[in-house]
Amino acid sequence: MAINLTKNQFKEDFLNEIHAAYATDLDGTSAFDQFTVLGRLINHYNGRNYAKTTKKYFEEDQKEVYYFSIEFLPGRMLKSNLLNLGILNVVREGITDLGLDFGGIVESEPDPGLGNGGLGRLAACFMDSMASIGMAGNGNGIRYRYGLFKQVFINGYQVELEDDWLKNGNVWEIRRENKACLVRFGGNVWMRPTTNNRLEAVYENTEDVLAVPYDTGMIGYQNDVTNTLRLWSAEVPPAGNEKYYTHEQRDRISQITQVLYPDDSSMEGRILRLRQEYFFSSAGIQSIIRFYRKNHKTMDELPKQVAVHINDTHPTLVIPEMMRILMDECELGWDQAWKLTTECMSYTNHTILQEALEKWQIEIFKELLPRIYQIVEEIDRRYREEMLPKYGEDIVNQTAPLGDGQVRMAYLAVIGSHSVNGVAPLHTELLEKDVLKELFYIYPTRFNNKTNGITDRRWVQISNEPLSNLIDSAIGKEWRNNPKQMELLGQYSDDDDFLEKFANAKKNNKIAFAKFVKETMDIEIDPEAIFDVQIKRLHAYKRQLLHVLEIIREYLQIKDNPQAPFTKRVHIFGAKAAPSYFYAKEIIKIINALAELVNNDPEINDKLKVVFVPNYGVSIAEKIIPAADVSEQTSTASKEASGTSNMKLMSNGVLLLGTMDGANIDIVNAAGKSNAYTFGLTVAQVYNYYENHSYRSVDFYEQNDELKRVLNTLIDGTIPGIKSEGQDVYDALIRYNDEYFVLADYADYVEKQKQISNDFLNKKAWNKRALANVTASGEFSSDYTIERYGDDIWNVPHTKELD
Ligand code: CR1
Repeated sequence: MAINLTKNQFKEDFLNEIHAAYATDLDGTSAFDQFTVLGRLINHYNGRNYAKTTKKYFEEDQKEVYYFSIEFLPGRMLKSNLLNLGILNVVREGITDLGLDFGGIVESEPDPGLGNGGLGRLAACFMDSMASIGMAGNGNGIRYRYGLFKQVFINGYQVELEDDWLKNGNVWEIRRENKACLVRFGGNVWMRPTTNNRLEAVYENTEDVLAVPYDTGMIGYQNDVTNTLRLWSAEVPPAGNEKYYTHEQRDRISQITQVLYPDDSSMEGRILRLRQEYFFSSAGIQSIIRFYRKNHKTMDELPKQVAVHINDTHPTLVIPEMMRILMDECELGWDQAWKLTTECMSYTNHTILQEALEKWQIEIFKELLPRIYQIVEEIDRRYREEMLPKYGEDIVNQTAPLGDGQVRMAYLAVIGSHSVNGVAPLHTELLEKDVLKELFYIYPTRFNNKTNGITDRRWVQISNEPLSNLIDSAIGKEWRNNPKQMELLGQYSDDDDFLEKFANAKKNNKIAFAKFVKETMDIEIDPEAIFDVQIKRLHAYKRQLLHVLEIIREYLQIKDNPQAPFTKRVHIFGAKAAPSYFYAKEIIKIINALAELVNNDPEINDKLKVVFVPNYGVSIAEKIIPAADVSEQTSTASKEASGTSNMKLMSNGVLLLGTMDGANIDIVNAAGKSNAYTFGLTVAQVYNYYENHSYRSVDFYEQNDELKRVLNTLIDGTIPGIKSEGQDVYDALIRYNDEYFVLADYADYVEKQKQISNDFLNKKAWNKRALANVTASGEFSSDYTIERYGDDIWNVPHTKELD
């Protein structure tokens, strides 16, 4: 139900709250103050519902999901909370009546950068969906004092500034110090026999850290449900007798939740990362068990009440941590503890890239987490004992939790869970056939697919109001509850009048984005041009390089023949590179150098523009996506587990230009092949190259004069300002044989880009195809994804009926 609130009531409440919070009249407040006051009001309006939801779950003894993730990227919450409470319009009108700037207030909210990319954003979409379909679902993660770095470009280079997102406080969070718990690191542990014939763990010289939870309400879509995202902060435990903490010790402790590890692939800060992982895994499991015990005398019902989800390997230590608590604190024996634990646990794998499959050196692990290590050793011992006779030494050595002097987190996660899923059909297939094939052989029934999804509430309803209003007027509002209803738009696919309005909505979004680009970057872009968008982390496998080569090709084409017709293009990028990922940063520099060249060459005459929007994140995505025409999804086939920007762009009527990889495949199938552009090697061809070692990038270079010319611009001074960067990329592609097959896919990719330039000129046909994408996008709503997790993995019900 939407909250019952009139505009006048709201205005009165708002002015009262301004006084209460700031002891001044409206004119003495900043946009941020006004935002804070709106936040406080929302908390007032929703507080009772929030309390009611929590109480209901408890009293009805509902099974609850706990989604453990080291990243959450919720984005700004003001508008989404207003939307979900059903008071967005009332509040916006009230604020405008008061002479305030609603847009400015929205923009003053810091965007919590508590994640790197798709994995963290997926977790946030899932939180929104769990609340919105009425599923008892909690998030469990880390309250990083600083978010992912703020990206600025200086002289075209990425520079990382700190993201001090909490400096003005956070109106959405509730600190619950009374729910804090202790997490132990280091020291020694030994097992002491007790009088009742058990072994008891005795800890000495441990470093104890206080984990304090901060809860944020996750408000469901107009259904009176508010779930909890619980983020843990590391603090120094209260000083007591004989407890004294030096500065150094205090620093070490607060460091644990100081900053998000700004990387999802490299080797840095490893020990700190492990501390972070155990910290939030342990605190979360402790609080789950404490809560469970309020209502239950024995532990037997645990899997009936609790589903713990391991989002990628980072929270895998929930497995040994639950074992520890069940055995050491609840006094269960191994077998029973193991049964309960595995029945509670499920795991999602998000990547097949080897470097992202976490492994910890045993020496480090053991020293930091001695009791947890003992338990992992025992899991390993029992696994080997059970599997050796059935599967033989090779397979067992390859798959055991301990091997090569390391703790292998993905294997531990599979062995300790009842379900393992990939995030798109192709990805799941590759897990089964390749990355985890031995474990699939041992546990075939554990593996399943759950294709990712996105929440249309944020990615259409909030960020694309022109389109949303148009959809309402055509098919009514039910699609807002049930995104598959967007199918009904199919009836308009030949309706000229509707297509015109549809095109207008896009045009307005492009104008708004052009204004933003002008204001923030001082670049003039033409809303009539093709907005060709690539927004995602910068990584070699995602192949932003293909897009770079296309821009160079277009540049040369215009230079060769300035008078020839050319379909105007704006190439739009958003991407952060991991600070230690040198190659990715070189590509950023090259894109910026190209932008400098192309945007300022009078001969190019505005036919071509390159816009690299700095500090890409949720809020920037909300501006770019509604304005896009082309969605670049160019990963090497097999490498992108799913992708989710592809889905967001699809719902906004953007045509995909992509490889047959990840969820691109499913998007193309849903939208229809003729409504997308696909290119490049198939997975089979890629694997074939691997198996036969037959790829020679230099052959592609030698056999394609255009490609040769394009690549040479990287090193011949055509692009001013790049020296080592151009050379390094050139070398990677030619001398070092192009690890991601950029050159193999170049010709086909360029061919499709040329088609796009042609097809775009036929406005009506283009709009029709764009609409076909919106029409078919409903199935990629995370509401359905979450429903499938609930039904197949967690066995947790939800209240809302979905199509
Ligand atoms: C994958 O690369 C996927 C998201 C969410 C990423 C991307 O294809 O859409 O996960 N994986 O499932 C990742 O971040 C560390 O791994």
